[in-house]
Amino acid sequence: MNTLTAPSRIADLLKQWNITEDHSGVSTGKQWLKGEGERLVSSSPVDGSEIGTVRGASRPEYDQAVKTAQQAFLEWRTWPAPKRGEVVRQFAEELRKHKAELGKLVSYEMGKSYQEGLGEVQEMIDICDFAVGLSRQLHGLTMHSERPEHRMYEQWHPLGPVAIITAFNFPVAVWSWNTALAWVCGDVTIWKPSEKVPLCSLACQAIVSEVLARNQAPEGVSTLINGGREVGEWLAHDERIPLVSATGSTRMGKAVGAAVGQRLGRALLELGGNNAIIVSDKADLDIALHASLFGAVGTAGQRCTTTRRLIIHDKVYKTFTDKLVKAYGQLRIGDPLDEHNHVGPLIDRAAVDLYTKALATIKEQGGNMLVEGGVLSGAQYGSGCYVKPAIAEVTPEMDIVKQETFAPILYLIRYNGDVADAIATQNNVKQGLSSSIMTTDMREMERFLSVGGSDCGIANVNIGTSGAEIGGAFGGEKETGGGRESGSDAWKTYMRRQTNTINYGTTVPLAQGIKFDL
Ligand code: UN1
Repeated sequence: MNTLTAPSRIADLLKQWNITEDHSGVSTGKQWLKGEGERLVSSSPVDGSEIGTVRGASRPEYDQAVKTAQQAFLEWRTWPAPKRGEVVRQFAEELRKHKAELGKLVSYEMGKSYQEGLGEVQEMIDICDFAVGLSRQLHGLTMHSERPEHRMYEQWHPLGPVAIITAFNFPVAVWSWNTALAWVCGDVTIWKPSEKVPLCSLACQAIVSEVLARNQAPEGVSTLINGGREVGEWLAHDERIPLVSATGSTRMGKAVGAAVGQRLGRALLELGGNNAIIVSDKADLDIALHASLFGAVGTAGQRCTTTRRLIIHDKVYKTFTDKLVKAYGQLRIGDPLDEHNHVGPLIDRAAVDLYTKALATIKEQGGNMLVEGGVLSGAQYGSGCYVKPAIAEVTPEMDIVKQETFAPILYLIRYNGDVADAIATQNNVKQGLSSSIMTTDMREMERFLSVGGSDCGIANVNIGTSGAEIGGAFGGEKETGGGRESGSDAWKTYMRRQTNTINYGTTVPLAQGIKFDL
Protein backbone atom coordinates (compact mmCIF):
# COMPACT_ATOMS: atom_id res chain seq x y z
CA MET A 1 0.00 0.00 0.00
CA ASN A 2 1.11 3.49 -0.82
CA THR A 3 2.36 5.25 2.31
CA LEU A 4 0.10 8.21 1.67
CA THR A 5 -3.03 6.09 1.97
CA ALA A 6 -2.07 3.88 4.89
CA PRO A 7 -5.15 4.05 7.15
CA SER A 8 -3.02 5.21 10.09
CA ARG A 9 -2.01 8.28 8.09
CA ILE A 10 -5.62 9.09 7.28
CA ALA A 11 -6.62 8.73 10.94
CA ASP A 12 -3.78 11.12 11.84
CA LEU A 13 -4.95 13.47 9.18
CA LEU A 14 -8.43 13.56 10.65
CA LYS A 15 -7.17 13.89 14.23
CA GLN A 16 -5.64 17.31 13.57
CA TRP A 17 -9.15 18.61 12.92
CA ASN A 18 -10.55 16.65 15.91
CA ILE A 19 -12.54 14.43 13.60
CA THR A 20 -13.24 11.13 15.30
CA GLU A 21 -14.38 7.91 13.64
CA ASP A 22 -17.99 8.57 14.55
CA HIS A 23 -18.59 12.29 14.39
CA SER A 24 -21.50 14.68 14.29
CA GLY A 25 -22.01 16.26 10.88
CA VAL A 26 -24.10 19.16 12.14
CA SER A 27 -22.44 22.38 13.22
CA THR A 28 -23.17 26.07 13.49
CA GLY A 29 -19.49 26.97 13.86
CA LYS A 30 -17.68 26.16 17.08
CA GLN A 31 -20.74 24.30 18.25
CA TRP A 32 -21.47 20.76 17.07
CA LEU A 33 -24.99 19.45 17.53
CA LYS A 34 -25.52 15.78 18.38
CA GLY A 35 -26.46 14.59 14.92
CA GLU A 36 -29.63 12.67 15.63
CA GLY A 37 -30.62 12.07 12.01
CA GLU A 38 -29.38 9.73 9.31
CA ARG A 39 -25.93 8.16 9.78
CA LEU A 40 -23.68 8.52 6.76
CA VAL A 41 -20.89 6.05 6.13
CA SER A 42 -17.80 7.42 4.44
CA SER A 43 -15.91 4.75 2.56
CA SER A 44 -12.97 5.39 0.31
CA PRO A 45 -13.23 4.31 -3.32
CA VAL A 46 -9.43 4.11 -3.27
CA ASP A 47 -9.21 0.90 -1.23
CA GLY A 48 -12.79 0.27 -0.16
CA SER A 49 -12.11 0.86 3.51
CA GLU A 50 -14.61 2.52 5.76
CA ILE A 51 -13.09 5.78 6.99
CA GLY A 52 -15.75 6.75 9.46
CA THR A 53 -19.37 7.57 10.07
CA VAL A 54 -20.96 10.99 10.22
CA ARG A 55 -24.21 11.65 12.04
CA GLY A 56 -26.66 13.77 10.06
CA ALA A 57 -29.29 16.22 11.31
CA SER A 58 -32.77 15.44 12.60
CA ARG A 59 -35.52 17.90 11.66
CA PRO A 60 -35.45 19.66 15.07
CA GLU A 61 -31.67 20.03 14.80
CA TYR A 62 -32.08 21.38 11.29
CA ASP A 63 -34.53 23.99 12.56
CA GLN A 64 -32.23 24.93 15.41
CA ALA A 65 -29.30 25.36 13.03
CA VAL A 66 -31.28 27.51 10.60
CA LYS A 67 -32.47 29.67 13.51
CA THR A 68 -28.87 30.19 14.64
CA ALA A 69 -27.92 31.14 11.08
CA GLN A 70 -30.78 33.65 10.88
CA GLN A 71 -29.67 35.18 14.16
CA ALA A 72 -26.05 35.35 13.00
CA PHE A 73 -27.12 37.11 9.81
CA LEU A 74 -28.57 40.02 11.80
CA GLU A 75 -25.12 40.80 13.18
CA TRP A 76 -22.90 39.67 10.30
CA ARG A 77 -24.69 41.93 7.78
CA THR A 78 -23.75 44.99 9.86
CA TRP A 79 -20.00 44.29 9.68
CA PRO A 80 -18.30 46.45 7.06
CA ALA A 81 -17.72 44.35 3.94
CA PRO A 82 -13.89 44.81 4.02
CA LYS A 83 -13.92 43.51 7.61
CA ARG A 84 -15.77 40.41 6.41
CA GLY A 85 -13.18 40.27 3.63
CA GLU A 86 -10.43 40.22 6.24
CA VAL A 87 -12.00 37.09 7.77
CA VAL A 88 -12.03 35.45 4.33
CA ARG A 89 -8.38 36.46 3.87
CA GLN A 90 -7.48 34.66 7.08
CA PHE A 91 -9.46 31.62 5.95
CA ALA A 92 -7.33 31.54 2.76
CA GLU A 93 -4.19 31.70 4.93
CA GLU A 94 -5.38 28.63 6.85
CA LEU A 95 -6.15 26.84 3.62
CA ARG A 96 -2.61 27.51 2.44
CA LYS A 97 -1.30 25.89 5.61
CA HIS A 98 -3.62 22.90 5.24
CA LYS A 99 -3.35 22.52 1.47
CA ALA A 100 -1.44 19.24 1.42
CA GLU A 101 -3.58 17.59 4.12
CA LEU A 102 -6.90 18.73 2.78
CA GLY A 103 -5.86 17.76 -0.75
CA LYS A 104 -4.99 14.32 0.54
CA LEU A 105 -8.32 13.90 2.28
CA VAL A 106 -10.17 14.99 -0.86
CA SER A 107 -8.17 12.48 -2.87
CA TYR A 108 -8.73 9.65 -0.41
CA GLU A 109 -12.42 10.20 0.30
CA MET A 110 -13.47 11.11 -3.26
CA GLY A 111 -10.90 9.26 -5.36
CA LYS A 112 -9.51 12.03 -7.59
CA SER A 113 -5.75 12.21 -8.10
CA TYR A 114 -3.68 13.91 -5.42
CA GLN A 115 -2.67 16.56 -7.97
CA GLU A 116 -6.34 17.31 -8.56
CA GLY A 117 -7.01 17.27 -4.82
CA LEU A 118 -4.35 19.93 -4.41
CA GLY A 119 -5.83 21.80 -7.36
CA GLU A 120 -9.20 21.79 -5.68
CA VAL A 121 -7.80 23.36 -2.50
CA GLN A 122 -5.97 25.88 -4.68
CA GLU A 123 -9.31 26.75 -6.24
CA MET A 124 -10.60 27.49 -2.71
CA ILE A 125 -7.63 29.74 -2.03
CA ASP A 126 -8.09 31.53 -5.36
CA ILE A 127 -11.77 32.28 -4.78
CA CYS A 128 -11.00 33.56 -1.28
CA ASP A 129 -8.37 35.93 -2.70
CA PHE A 130 -10.89 37.06 -5.30
CA ALA A 131 -13.52 37.62 -2.59
CA VAL A 132 -11.13 39.67 -0.45
CA GLY A 133 -10.71 42.16 -3.30
CA LEU A 134 -14.40 42.02 -4.03
CA SER A 135 -15.19 43.03 -0.45
CA ARG A 136 -14.13 46.55 -1.43
CA GLN A 137 -15.90 46.51 -4.80
CA LEU A 138 -19.55 45.70 -4.16
CA HIS A 139 -20.48 48.65 -6.33
CA GLY A 140 -23.84 49.91 -7.43
CA LEU A 141 -24.43 52.44 -10.22
CA THR A 142 -25.62 56.01 -10.07
CA MET A 143 -28.06 57.34 -12.66
CA HIS A 144 -29.17 60.77 -13.76
CA SER A 145 -32.70 61.44 -12.64
CA GLU A 146 -35.16 62.96 -15.13
CA ARG A 147 -36.46 65.14 -12.28
CA PRO A 148 -34.66 68.29 -11.11
CA GLU A 149 -32.86 68.19 -7.77
CA HIS A 150 -33.21 64.43 -7.57
CA ARG A 151 -30.50 61.83 -7.27
CA MET A 152 -30.81 58.16 -8.24
CA TYR A 153 -28.53 55.32 -7.40
CA GLU A 154 -28.58 51.63 -6.62
CA GLN A 155 -27.00 49.70 -3.80
CA TRP A 156 -26.54 46.03 -3.00
CA HIS A 157 -27.62 44.58 0.33
CA PRO A 158 -27.04 41.10 1.75
CA LEU A 159 -29.78 38.54 1.18
CA GLY A 160 -29.83 36.35 4.29
CA PRO A 161 -28.93 32.72 4.91
CA VAL A 162 -27.76 31.06 1.68
CA ALA A 163 -28.11 27.29 1.28
CA ILE A 164 -25.34 25.50 -0.60
CA ILE A 165 -25.97 21.98 -1.84
CA THR A 166 -22.84 20.39 -3.29
CA ALA A 167 -21.96 17.24 -5.22
CA PHE A 168 -19.39 14.54 -4.44
CA ASN A 169 -17.03 15.36 -7.30
CA PHE A 170 -15.80 18.65 -5.86
CA PRO A 171 -16.15 18.00 -2.13
CA VAL A 172 -14.57 21.30 -1.01
CA ALA A 173 -14.11 23.80 -3.87
CA VAL A 174 -17.72 24.35 -4.89
CA TRP A 175 -18.69 25.10 -1.28
CA SER A 176 -16.01 27.79 -1.15
CA TRP A 177 -17.00 29.35 -4.49
CA ASN A 178 -20.30 30.05 -2.83
CA THR A 179 -19.23 30.79 0.73
CA ALA A 180 -16.34 33.13 -0.04
CA LEU A 181 -18.64 35.35 -2.09
CA ALA A 182 -21.65 35.00 0.21
CA TRP A 183 -19.64 35.93 3.30
CA VAL A 184 -18.14 39.11 1.88
CA CYS A 185 -21.60 40.00 0.57
CA GLY A 186 -22.86 39.80 4.17
CA ASP A 187 -24.79 36.55 3.91
CA VAL A 188 -24.40 33.56 6.18
CA THR A 189 -24.21 30.08 4.68
CA ILE A 190 -25.78 26.68 5.32
CA TRP A 191 -23.98 23.80 3.64
CA LYS A 192 -25.51 20.45 2.75
CA PRO A 193 -22.62 18.38 1.35
CA SER A 194 -22.92 15.20 -0.68
CA GLU A 195 -23.67 12.09 1.42
CA LYS A 196 -20.69 10.45 -0.28
CA VAL A 197 -17.94 12.74 1.02
CA PRO A 198 -18.98 14.00 4.49
CA LEU A 199 -15.51 13.96 6.06
CA CYS A 200 -14.24 16.65 3.70
CA SER A 201 -17.05 18.89 4.93
CA LEU A 202 -16.07 18.31 8.55
CA ALA A 203 -12.47 19.31 7.81
CA CYS A 204 -13.60 22.52 6.07
CA GLN A 205 -15.92 23.38 8.94
CA ALA A 206 -13.16 22.76 11.49
CA ILE A 207 -10.79 25.07 9.61
CA VAL A 208 -13.23 27.92 9.02
CA SER A 209 -14.86 27.86 12.45
CA GLU A 210 -11.45 28.52 14.07
CA VAL A 211 -11.04 31.58 11.89
CA LEU A 212 -14.56 32.84 12.57
CA ALA A 213 -14.20 32.35 16.33
CA ARG A 214 -10.82 34.09 16.38
CA ASN A 215 -12.51 37.10 14.80
CA GLN A 216 -15.48 37.02 17.19
CA ALA A 217 -17.91 36.38 14.37
CA PRO A 218 -21.31 35.26 15.62
CA GLU A 219 -22.07 31.53 15.81
CA GLY A 220 -23.96 30.55 12.63
CA VAL A 221 -22.02 32.40 9.91
CA SER A 222 -20.88 29.00 8.59
CA THR A 223 -23.40 26.25 9.22
CA LEU A 224 -22.95 22.65 8.17
CA ILE A 225 -25.88 20.27 7.92
CA ASN A 226 -24.97 16.78 6.83
CA GLY A 227 -27.71 14.28 6.18
CA GLY A 228 -29.61 12.42 3.51
CA ARG A 229 -31.63 13.70 0.58
CA GLU A 230 -34.35 15.07 2.89
CA VAL A 231 -32.00 17.81 4.13
CA GLY A 232 -31.82 19.12 0.56
CA GLU A 233 -35.61 19.05 0.40
CA TRP A 234 -35.94 20.93 3.69
CA LEU A 235 -33.61 23.63 2.40
CA ALA A 236 -35.38 23.92 -0.96
CA HIS A 237 -38.78 24.40 0.71
CA ASP A 238 -37.58 26.62 3.55
CA GLU A 239 -38.94 30.17 3.27
CA ARG A 240 -36.30 31.42 5.68
CA ILE A 241 -33.69 30.80 2.99
CA PRO A 242 -33.80 33.36 0.16
CA LEU A 243 -31.18 31.69 -2.05
CA VAL A 244 -30.46 28.02 -2.69
CA SER A 245 -27.32 27.32 -4.70
CA ALA A 246 -27.29 23.71 -5.89
CA THR A 247 -24.68 21.77 -7.85
CA GLY A 248 -25.42 18.26 -9.08
CA SER A 249 -27.51 16.31 -11.57
CA THR A 250 -30.17 17.88 -13.76
CA ARG A 251 -32.75 15.63 -12.08
CA MET A 252 -31.84 17.01 -8.64
CA GLY A 253 -31.71 20.57 -9.98
CA LYS A 254 -35.20 20.34 -11.48
CA ALA A 255 -36.59 19.26 -8.11
CA VAL A 256 -34.74 21.99 -6.21
CA GLY A 257 -35.61 24.63 -8.82
CA ALA A 258 -39.32 23.70 -8.70
CA ALA A 259 -39.46 23.79 -4.88
CA VAL A 260 -37.61 27.09 -4.64
CA GLY A 261 -39.65 28.57 -7.51
CA GLN A 262 -42.88 27.53 -5.83
CA ARG A 263 -42.09 29.84 -2.92
CA LEU A 264 -40.59 32.49 -5.23
CA GLY A 265 -37.14 32.09 -3.73
CA ARG A 266 -33.98 32.35 -5.79
CA ALA A 267 -32.16 29.28 -7.10
CA LEU A 268 -28.64 29.21 -8.51
CA LEU A 269 -28.34 25.96 -10.42
CA GLU A 270 -25.17 24.39 -11.75
CA LEU A 271 -26.20 21.05 -13.24
CA GLY A 272 -25.21 18.47 -15.82
CA GLY A 273 -23.04 19.02 -18.87
CA ASN A 274 -22.48 17.17 -22.14
CA ASN A 275 -19.40 19.00 -23.23
CA ALA A 276 -17.87 18.72 -26.67
CA ILE A 277 -14.59 19.64 -28.29
CA ILE A 278 -14.65 20.35 -32.02
CA VAL A 279 -11.41 19.23 -33.63
CA SER A 280 -11.19 21.11 -36.91
CA ASP A 281 -9.04 20.07 -39.86
CA LYS A 282 -7.10 23.25 -39.07
CA ALA A 283 -6.34 22.22 -35.48
CA ASP A 284 -2.93 21.83 -33.93
CA LEU A 285 -3.40 18.13 -33.26
CA ASP A 286 -0.91 17.93 -30.40
CA ILE A 287 -2.74 20.65 -28.51
CA ALA A 288 -6.04 18.96 -29.34
CA LEU A 289 -4.74 15.65 -28.04
CA HIS A 290 -3.51 16.97 -24.70
CA ALA A 291 -6.63 19.01 -24.06
CA SER A 292 -8.97 16.16 -24.98
CA LEU A 293 -7.12 13.66 -22.85
CA PHE A 294 -7.30 15.62 -19.61
CA GLY A 295 -10.84 16.74 -20.42
CA ALA A 296 -12.06 13.18 -20.93
CA VAL A 297 -10.23 11.17 -18.26
CA GLY A 298 -9.36 13.80 -15.61
CA THR A 299 -11.26 13.10 -12.35
CA ALA A 300 -12.14 9.77 -14.02
CA GLY A 301 -14.72 11.57 -16.16
CA GLN A 302 -16.61 12.82 -13.11
CA ARG A 303 -16.51 16.59 -13.64
CA CYS A 304 -19.56 18.46 -14.84
CA THR A 305 -17.10 19.96 -17.33
CA THR A 306 -15.68 16.60 -18.50
CA THR A 307 -15.22 16.28 -22.26
CA ARG A 308 -17.82 13.72 -23.32
CA ARG A 309 -17.88 14.24 -27.09
CA LEU A 310 -15.23 14.91 -29.71
CA ILE A 311 -16.57 16.21 -33.01
CA ILE A 312 -13.73 15.60 -35.44
CA HIS A 313 -13.27 16.70 -39.05
CA ASP A 314 -13.07 13.84 -41.55
CA LYS A 315 -9.73 15.06 -42.92
CA VAL A 316 -7.95 14.58 -39.59
CA TYR A 317 -10.17 11.87 -38.11
CA LYS A 318 -7.82 8.94 -38.71
CA THR A 319 -4.58 10.70 -37.74
CA PHE A 320 -6.13 12.19 -34.61
CA THR A 321 -7.94 9.10 -33.38
CA ASP A 322 -4.80 6.99 -33.88
CA LYS A 323 -2.93 9.38 -31.59
CA LEU A 324 -5.78 9.33 -29.09
CA VAL A 325 -6.01 5.56 -28.93
CA LYS A 326 -2.25 5.36 -28.46
CA ALA A 327 -2.41 7.86 -25.61
CA TYR A 328 -5.22 5.92 -23.93
CA GLY A 329 -2.95 2.89 -24.03
CA GLN A 330 -0.43 4.77 -21.90
CA LEU A 331 -2.85 5.82 -19.16
CA ARG A 332 -2.03 4.43 -15.74
CA ILE A 333 -5.06 3.60 -13.66
CA GLY A 334 -4.78 3.05 -9.92
CA ASP A 335 -4.38 4.54 -6.46
CA PRO A 336 -4.93 8.27 -7.01
CA LEU A 337 -2.54 9.15 -4.18
CA ASP A 338 0.26 7.50 -6.12
CA GLU A 339 1.42 10.36 -8.30
CA HIS A 340 2.41 8.05 -11.13
CA ASN A 341 -1.21 7.26 -11.86
CA HIS A 342 -3.41 9.35 -14.14
CA VAL A 343 -6.84 7.90 -13.40
CA GLY A 344 -8.31 6.99 -10.03
CA PRO A 345 -11.50 5.12 -9.15
CA LEU A 346 -15.13 6.10 -9.68
CA ILE A 347 -16.88 7.30 -6.55
CA ASP A 348 -18.67 4.02 -5.71
CA ARG A 349 -20.02 0.78 -7.12
CA ALA A 350 -23.30 2.38 -8.10
CA ALA A 351 -21.29 4.65 -10.41
CA VAL A 352 -19.49 1.59 -11.78
CA ASP A 353 -22.89 0.02 -12.58
CA LEU A 354 -23.99 3.11 -14.47
CA TYR A 355 -20.72 3.02 -16.42
CA THR A 356 -21.16 -0.67 -17.28
CA LYS A 357 -24.77 -0.12 -18.32
CA ALA A 358 -23.79 2.80 -20.53
CA LEU A 359 -21.19 0.66 -22.32
CA ALA A 360 -23.80 -2.01 -23.02
CA THR A 361 -26.25 0.63 -24.25
CA ILE A 362 -23.67 2.13 -26.61
CA LYS A 363 -23.27 -1.27 -28.28
CA GLU A 364 -27.04 -1.86 -28.40
CA GLN A 365 -27.54 1.50 -30.07
CA GLY A 366 -24.95 0.73 -32.74
CA GLY A 367 -21.80 2.34 -31.36
CA ASN A 368 -18.37 0.94 -32.14
CA MET A 369 -15.89 0.61 -29.27
CA LEU A 370 -12.53 1.99 -30.33
CA VAL A 371 -11.09 1.51 -26.86
CA GLU A 372 -12.93 -1.14 -24.86
CA GLY A 373 -13.86 -0.29 -21.31
CA GLY A 374 -14.21 -2.65 -18.40
CA VAL A 375 -14.05 -2.91 -14.64
CA LEU A 376 -10.56 -3.68 -13.33
CA SER A 377 -9.98 -6.53 -10.93
CA GLY A 378 -7.01 -7.59 -8.83
CA ALA A 379 -5.70 -6.74 -5.39
CA GLN A 380 -4.87 -3.10 -6.10
CA TYR A 381 -8.37 -2.57 -7.50
CA GLY A 382 -10.02 -4.19 -4.47
CA SER A 383 -12.61 -1.45 -3.95
CA GLY A 384 -14.24 -2.54 -7.21
CA CYS A 385 -14.43 1.10 -8.34
CA TYR A 386 -11.62 1.21 -10.91
CA VAL A 387 -12.67 1.27 -14.56
CA LYS A 388 -10.92 1.65 -17.90
CA PRO A 389 -11.50 4.88 -19.80
CA ALA A 390 -13.33 3.93 -22.99
CA ILE A 391 -13.77 5.47 -26.43
CA ALA A 392 -16.77 4.82 -28.67
CA GLU A 393 -17.48 5.85 -32.25
CA VAL A 394 -21.09 6.95 -32.36
CA THR A 395 -23.59 8.99 -34.31
CA PRO A 396 -24.91 12.13 -32.65
CA GLU A 397 -28.53 10.96 -32.79
CA MET A 398 -27.95 8.01 -30.47
CA ASP A 399 -29.87 8.45 -27.22
CA ILE A 400 -26.99 7.52 -24.95
CA VAL A 401 -24.82 10.24 -26.51
CA LYS A 402 -27.34 12.88 -25.43
CA GLN A 403 -27.15 11.80 -21.80
CA GLU A 404 -24.52 12.66 -19.22
CA THR A 405 -22.93 9.45 -17.94
CA PHE A 406 -20.65 10.43 -15.06
CA ALA A 407 -17.75 8.18 -16.09
CA PRO A 408 -14.77 8.20 -18.48
CA ILE A 409 -16.58 7.36 -21.71
CA LEU A 410 -15.64 9.50 -24.69
CA TYR A 411 -17.81 9.66 -27.82
CA LEU A 412 -16.31 10.30 -31.25
CA ILE A 413 -18.44 11.94 -33.91
CA ARG A 414 -17.30 12.79 -37.46
CA TYR A 415 -18.14 15.86 -39.45
CA ASN A 416 -17.16 16.99 -42.88
CA GLY A 417 -17.53 20.30 -44.58
CA ASP A 418 -18.16 23.45 -42.67
CA VAL A 419 -17.56 24.24 -38.99
CA ALA A 420 -21.24 25.26 -38.83
CA ASP A 421 -22.16 21.56 -39.05
CA ALA A 422 -19.90 20.73 -36.13
CA ILE A 423 -21.35 23.59 -34.08
CA ALA A 424 -24.91 22.44 -34.82
CA THR A 425 -24.02 18.93 -33.65
CA GLN A 426 -22.40 20.32 -30.55
CA ASN A 427 -25.45 22.38 -29.65
CA ASN A 428 -27.91 19.60 -30.36
CA VAL A 429 -28.07 18.29 -26.78
CA LYS A 430 -30.14 19.45 -23.83
CA GLN A 431 -27.18 20.48 -21.68
CA GLY A 432 -25.19 23.70 -22.21
CA LEU A 433 -22.23 23.93 -19.84
CA SER A 434 -18.85 23.90 -21.57
CA SER A 435 -17.49 23.67 -25.11
CA SER A 436 -14.25 24.09 -27.05
CA ILE A 437 -12.91 24.35 -30.55
CA MET A 438 -9.44 23.30 -31.62
CA THR A 439 -8.45 25.41 -34.59
CA THR A 440 -5.74 27.75 -35.81
CA ASP A 441 -8.17 29.40 -38.21
CA MET A 442 -9.30 32.83 -37.03
CA ARG A 443 -12.56 32.72 -38.97
CA GLU A 444 -13.58 29.36 -37.54
CA MET A 445 -12.72 30.52 -34.06
CA GLU A 446 -14.81 33.66 -34.32
CA ARG A 447 -17.76 31.78 -35.77
CA PHE A 448 -17.63 29.38 -32.85
CA LEU A 449 -17.72 32.34 -30.44
CA SER A 450 -20.27 34.43 -32.36
CA VAL A 451 -24.00 34.64 -31.70
CA GLY A 452 -24.69 31.63 -33.92
CA GLY A 453 -21.84 29.66 -32.37
CA SER A 454 -21.64 27.63 -29.19
CA ASP A 455 -24.75 27.87 -27.00
CA CYS A 456 -22.85 26.99 -23.81
CA GLY A 457 -21.99 29.07 -20.76
CA ILE A 458 -18.31 28.37 -21.42
CA ALA A 459 -16.76 28.42 -24.91
CA ASN A 460 -13.00 27.91 -25.17
CA VAL A 461 -10.45 27.96 -27.98
CA ASN A 462 -7.48 25.61 -28.02
CA ILE A 463 -7.99 24.50 -24.42
CA GLY A 464 -10.25 21.75 -23.11
CA THR A 465 -13.73 21.97 -21.63
CA SER A 466 -12.72 21.50 -17.99
CA GLY A 467 -10.42 23.28 -15.60
CA ALA A 468 -11.99 26.74 -15.59
CA GLU A 469 -10.30 29.50 -13.60
CA ILE A 470 -12.24 31.09 -10.74
CA GLY A 471 -12.05 34.59 -12.21
CA GLY A 472 -14.74 33.94 -14.81
CA ALA A 473 -18.42 33.37 -14.16
CA PHE A 474 -18.98 29.61 -14.07
CA GLY A 475 -22.15 27.88 -15.21
CA GLY A 476 -24.21 27.00 -18.24
CA GLU A 477 -27.43 27.24 -20.17
CA LYS A 478 -30.41 24.99 -20.93
CA GLU A 479 -30.56 21.95 -18.65
CA THR A 480 -27.34 23.03 -16.98
CA GLY A 481 -29.60 25.41 -15.09
CA GLY A 482 -28.57 28.95 -16.07
CA GLY A 483 -26.79 29.87 -12.82
CA ARG A 484 -23.40 31.55 -12.56
CA GLU A 485 -21.02 31.02 -9.68
CA SER A 486 -17.47 32.07 -8.89
CA GLY A 487 -15.90 35.10 -10.61
CA SER A 488 -16.93 38.09 -12.72
CA ASP A 489 -20.17 39.58 -11.34
CA ALA A 490 -21.59 36.27 -10.02
CA TRP A 491 -21.63 37.94 -6.58
CA LYS A 492 -24.79 39.82 -7.57
CA THR A 493 -26.83 36.64 -7.15
CA TYR A 494 -25.90 36.64 -3.46
CA MET A 495 -27.29 40.14 -2.87
CA ARG A 496 -30.48 42.09 -3.32
CA ARG A 497 -30.47 45.22 -5.44
CA GLN A 498 -32.15 48.36 -4.20
CA THR A 499 -32.85 51.43 -6.32
CA ASN A 500 -32.91 54.68 -4.38
CA THR A 501 -34.30 58.02 -5.57
CA ILE A 502 -33.70 61.03 -3.35
CA ASN A 503 -35.41 64.40 -3.70
CA TYR A 504 -33.33 67.26 -2.30
CA GLY A 505 -35.54 69.98 -3.79
CA THR A 506 -38.55 71.83 -2.41
CA THR A 507 -41.27 70.45 -4.72
CA VAL A 508 -42.51 66.99 -5.70
CA PRO A 509 -42.31 66.69 -9.50
CA LEU A 510 -43.59 63.36 -10.82
CA ALA A 511 -41.75 61.20 -13.33
CA GLN A 512 -43.09 60.89 -16.89
CA GLY A 513 -44.29 64.52 -16.57
CA ILE A 514 -47.53 63.54 -14.83
CA LYS A 515 -49.36 66.45 -13.22
CA PHE A 516 -51.15 65.83 -9.95
CA ASP A 517 -51.71 69.26 -8.41
CA LEU A 518 -54.44 70.07 -5.93
C1 UN1 B 1 -17.79 20.64 -11.35
O1 UN1 B 1 -17.42 19.63 -11.94
O2 UN1 B 1 -18.89 20.66 -10.72
O3 UN1 B 1 -13.88 23.85 -14.54
C2 UN1 B 1 -16.99 21.89 -11.24
C3 UN1 B 1 -13.65 22.86 -13.85
C4 UN1 B 1 -13.52 23.06 -12.37
C5 UN1 B 1 -14.85 23.01 -11.70
C6 UN1 B 1 -15.74 21.88 -12.06
N1 UN1 B 1 -12.91 24.33 -12.12
O4 UN1 B 1 -13.51 21.75 -14.32
